[in-house]
Amino acid sequence: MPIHSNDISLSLQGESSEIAVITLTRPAKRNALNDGLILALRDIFQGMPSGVRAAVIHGAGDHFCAGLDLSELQERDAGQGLHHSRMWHAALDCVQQGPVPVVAALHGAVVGGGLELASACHIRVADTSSFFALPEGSRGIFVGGGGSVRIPRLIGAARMADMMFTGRVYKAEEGERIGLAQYLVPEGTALDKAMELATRIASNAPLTNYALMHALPRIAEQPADQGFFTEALMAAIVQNAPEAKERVRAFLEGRANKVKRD
Ligand code: 1HE
Repeated sequence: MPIHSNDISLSLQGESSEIAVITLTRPAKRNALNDGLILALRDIFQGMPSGVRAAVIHGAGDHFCAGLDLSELQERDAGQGLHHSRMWHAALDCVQQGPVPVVAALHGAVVGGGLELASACHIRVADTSSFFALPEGSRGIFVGGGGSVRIPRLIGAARMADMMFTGRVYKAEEGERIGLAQYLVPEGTALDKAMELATRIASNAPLTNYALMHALPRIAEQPADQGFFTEALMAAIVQNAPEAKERVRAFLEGRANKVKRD
């Protein structure tokens, strides 16, 4: 698949090329997200090769991502600003609502639009060098990449408002504690851990992963009565797949792994 930006790359890894590894390759600018990069990210997820079962996204150099490329932040009028933000929404929607679960491997700066990108992923692994911030407040702007929708769902609106009001920076350990990341790992190991998780995710039944990506977030937003009903519909569809029947049979016949304590 042709990628129309030198600032991002895609490589297929894993035993059957089932893991897409997406790398932000603009370390000299701390992987700041220019428009070309955002559009190329969208294109990668829209054109994901069909054998891919999970994706990992990470940043080259010392930082995951410094957010919006501030050098492109020209004098936009209101209409242009609206469309620019909607362009980010469309691209990050392709990450979150795309074909496969995405694991973000985080290190160094995860700030502004970088945190918005990370929050569009399904799992975040932070190494101990990671730090999280929303400097938009001090730059005189607002989040525009879906952050005000996704970040409060991770940490609550009060914590997000504090980050923007005061410039508060969460270090990796605190970030994991409040829910910005689900995994905290030693410095330099986030990508390895993300690959391990992606490999495990890729071995799930695709329909289960689909339900986790597309049904679970919707159910979580529904009133309980509707949520129970949607859950029942999704459960019926997922368990009906031949693969589900075979996996259950394998366990009952002693051919599948048990759940282990560690
Ligand atoms: C950049 C950017 C950028 C670095 N846009 N060029 N984001 C921010 O407000 C974060 C701004 N960046 C920083 O605070 C720091 O750069 C970092 C903490 C991320 C990294 O610090 P450091 O010391 O490793 O790097 P540096 O020396 O600050 O930057 C290296 C180069 O990258 C330098 O360019 P150079 O030509 O002088 O070498 C920087 O100018 C450049 N650079 N970050 C453009 N963000 C959809 S709305 C989203 C809204 C936002 O994301 S707002 C938050 C923007």
